[in-house]
Amino acid sequence: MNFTHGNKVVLVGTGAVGSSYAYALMNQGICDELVLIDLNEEKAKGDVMDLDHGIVYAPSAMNITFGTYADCQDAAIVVICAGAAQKPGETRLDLVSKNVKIFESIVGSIMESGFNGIFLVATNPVDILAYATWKISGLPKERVIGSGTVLDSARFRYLLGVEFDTAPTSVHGYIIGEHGDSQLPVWSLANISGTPIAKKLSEKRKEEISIQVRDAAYKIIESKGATYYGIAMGLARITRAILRNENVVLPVGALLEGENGHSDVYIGIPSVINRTGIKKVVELTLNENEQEKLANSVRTLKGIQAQIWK
Ligand code: 6V0
Repeated sequence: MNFTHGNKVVLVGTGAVGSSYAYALMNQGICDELVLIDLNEEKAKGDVMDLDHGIVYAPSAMNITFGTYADCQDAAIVVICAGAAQKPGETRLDLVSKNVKIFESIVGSIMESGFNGIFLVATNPVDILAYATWKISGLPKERVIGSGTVLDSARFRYLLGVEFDTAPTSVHGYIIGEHGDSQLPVWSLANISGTPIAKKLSEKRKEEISIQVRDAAYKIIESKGATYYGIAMGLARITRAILRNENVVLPVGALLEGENGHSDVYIGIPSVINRTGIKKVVELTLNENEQEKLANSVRTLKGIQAQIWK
């Protein structure tokens, strides 16, 4: 491996998502060193102090500091949660041009530090911003990871767990496609201990669950203004998979290069994650209906890409 070793994580953007992620990292003892960066320096400094006061009760030691982009130079992972958040009634895609501009500046500064690690992107619209990070950074595709449908898949597994009174960890299923309205549940592959779930649910119930997953963010934003704990746990899970070289399959945002017939798009898809980043995108066996829906999701994202990268 010819990239940065060690387990230093730099977090850019310590808002609701970023600070929840930092808290999750600390609670799970995932890394030894965490550096926080935010445009709002006072906020980041306050988070450093607050988190430092929890270290004594954490499972392992962790050095948490306030930093600058120069700190990315020897980071193993830079996680980006910075940017404008989704407002009530606003779709994730509305945010696009605002956040691409912010990313040109952030990713440019990170690369100037000499960073040679792995990017993990959570800012929305995450598929477009992962693609932007890959383009701007010039890093190989396996070292730019979007959070993709990691959260949507967790919502799906949670709901199916409730439906079948089974722990969500024992429910296997994926939401793939855009982290947004055109996403799709892969019903044909959803299972509990290898037993397919799809035939046990009516078409109506499946549709209700799909909608509940798709619209969960809107509901939570209406209730409390933002969603952050779920995505923070998903980001911590991806971070652990990278730093511990787990080779675990997680639904992340990956660049497709021919998988399932699509290319040149970052999209949520199960992928093998290890210390090299995205080791491999898992090629799913989809039924015709799912293939059509995935193609529609790709079209949606490519339509936006075409507007930005003319
Ligand atoms: P927030 O609480 O407003 O935090 C954003 C942070 O970014 C703030 O602290 C800002 O100061 C900081 N920031 C803005 N511009 C810059 C900059 N140029 N450089 C450094 N820092 C900057 O938002 P929140 O934390 O709620 O959400 C962050 C992002 O995550 C948004 O784009 C959300 O839409 C997105 N989410 C993504 C999810 C996913 O599944 N991928 C899930 C939930 C939210």
